[in-house]
Amino acid sequence: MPPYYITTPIYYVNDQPHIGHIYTTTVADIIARYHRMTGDDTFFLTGTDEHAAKVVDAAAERGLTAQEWADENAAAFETTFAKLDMSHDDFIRTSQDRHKRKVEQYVRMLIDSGDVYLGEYEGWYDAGEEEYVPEKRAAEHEYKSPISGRALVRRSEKNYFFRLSAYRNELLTLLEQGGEVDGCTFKVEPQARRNEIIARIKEAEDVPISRKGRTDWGIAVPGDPDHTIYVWIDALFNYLTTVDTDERRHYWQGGAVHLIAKDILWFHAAIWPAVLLALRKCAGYEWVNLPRVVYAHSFWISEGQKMSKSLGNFIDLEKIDHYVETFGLDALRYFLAVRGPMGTTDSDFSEHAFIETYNSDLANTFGNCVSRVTKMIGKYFDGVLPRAVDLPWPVVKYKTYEIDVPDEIIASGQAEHTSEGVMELNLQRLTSDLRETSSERLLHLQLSDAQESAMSIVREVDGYIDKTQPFKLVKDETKLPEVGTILYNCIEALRIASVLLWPFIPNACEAFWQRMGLDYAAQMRANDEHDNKFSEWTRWGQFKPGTPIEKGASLFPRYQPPKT
Ligand code: ME8
Repeated sequence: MPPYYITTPIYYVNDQPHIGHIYTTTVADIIARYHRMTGDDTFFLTGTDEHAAKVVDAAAERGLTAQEWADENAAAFETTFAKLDMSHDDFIRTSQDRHKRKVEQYVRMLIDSGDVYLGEYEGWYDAGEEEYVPEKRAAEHEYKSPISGRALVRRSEKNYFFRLSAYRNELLTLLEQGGEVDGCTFKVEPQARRNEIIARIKEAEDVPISRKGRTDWGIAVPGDPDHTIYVWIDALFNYLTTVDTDERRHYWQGGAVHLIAKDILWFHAAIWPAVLLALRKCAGYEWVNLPRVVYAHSFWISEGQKMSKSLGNFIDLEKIDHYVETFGLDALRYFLAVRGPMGTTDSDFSEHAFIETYNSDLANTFGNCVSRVTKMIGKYFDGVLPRAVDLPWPVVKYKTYEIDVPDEIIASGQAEHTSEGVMELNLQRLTSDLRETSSERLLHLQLSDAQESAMSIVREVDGYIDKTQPFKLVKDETKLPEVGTILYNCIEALRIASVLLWPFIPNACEAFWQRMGLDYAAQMRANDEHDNKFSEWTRWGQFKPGTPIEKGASLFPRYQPPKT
């Protein structure tokens, strides 16, 4: 049971949760659920980033203390994630003592080792983002904030600096050559983001990690309370502070998977690994490893435009509630996973796309196929799962996949060459191939492709029914064993598809399992031994003939938009 540690960014408490936060957390949740099912000892972390100076201002405007304001908004994130059934193992808040104490300790260690030093900094400051913008980037953006477009201010101050320049070459070697350097592997994905970060690291200078000024909000530089640790460094440390305990340290050693969006790539793919390399040199922290992957996805836009409060097209909590109430939580998760901006292209969150995805995949494919098969078992076999017998496989003209059909399958007559390629109708073999592809893709964070392979099993079942026509065969009583075999194969393929789809649409899959008399949900909860349930459950032939099969209501009723 190797450890698997996955994180989301910790979100600013100044904003209410919106679709962007929910997206990254859902992606992490899907991947965490998959790893738990495969038996990996999984730890999934999310939380809130609280020490930004703007929290103090926003609180003051409301007559609250910063802590009160942060408490209120952190609670909004926690409640939202609970409502959306996120399976995180911890929720870290940077205002918690467990975090602050460790950050002080790390910064002290880095001051002692010489990687953090006091210097003078002059540069272009982006007040909204609380960060300095390097000269070249500032010039490119006409000395306006690359994020908000507001004018940058020239500022000079005495700061503590992190010696990023000392780690430039090591980072470049790791990123350009890949593989292992001094026990650390480290990847930035997708490829285009890796190239972008390599170019930026080549010009990397030392970075200020404190701002001058005593504050009650934030963490003071140890030994120098006139400086406050810059909110960015404070926040990045959350990934380590949460697991730097005797019980959890092993998660870190497996190499964290940091999921983020492209807006915060620089901090995660340059500064953070360099800080970790620096910590590794400190006594007692030699175990600190680099993340195994920093994955920076792209952005959701809304109805074709950048989301903005002024345009009123923000997918906020109210809209999210509406989608969940109308279509169900699984539908939201599914849409985010299938149409989301993993990769380097932004995705459009539109109602039209949502309904289209829901109807075509969930209602017409998964929901419909489950109804179709269980209905036939109900009608022809009194709701009791029939037995599969050995049958000569019918050879039919059938849809192809990009998979090799082994010679023996063709020789056995279960497939044949046609003008459209190799056609086959061996549901067992197709299911097992698609299962391999789906899990391989999920391991590589290719969510929508993984789901597509899983959903292809369901499409295969539909195609298999269309071609074998059990509803016609059943009219001839001597064909009943054949009909039973066809339906057994269908339900078995659907069972395996449901295991693959569970991380995406857990509620529907659990409802399906319940109707089929399968106690997978309970087994998963009780899996303290971290057994690989996934490989056990995705093996063909587990359904016991004689099992009562319940039909039940449609898992995903087709959505008809109200007429206006
Ligand atoms: O940056 N599309 O917090 P934040 C997709 N506190 N994802 C989006 C998105 C969109 N339109 N908008 C936001 C911070 N996100 C820091 C992070 S981590 C040590 C500190 C998601 O509240 C995405 O994951 O601004 C992005 O990286 C994150 O929210 C930014 O959240």
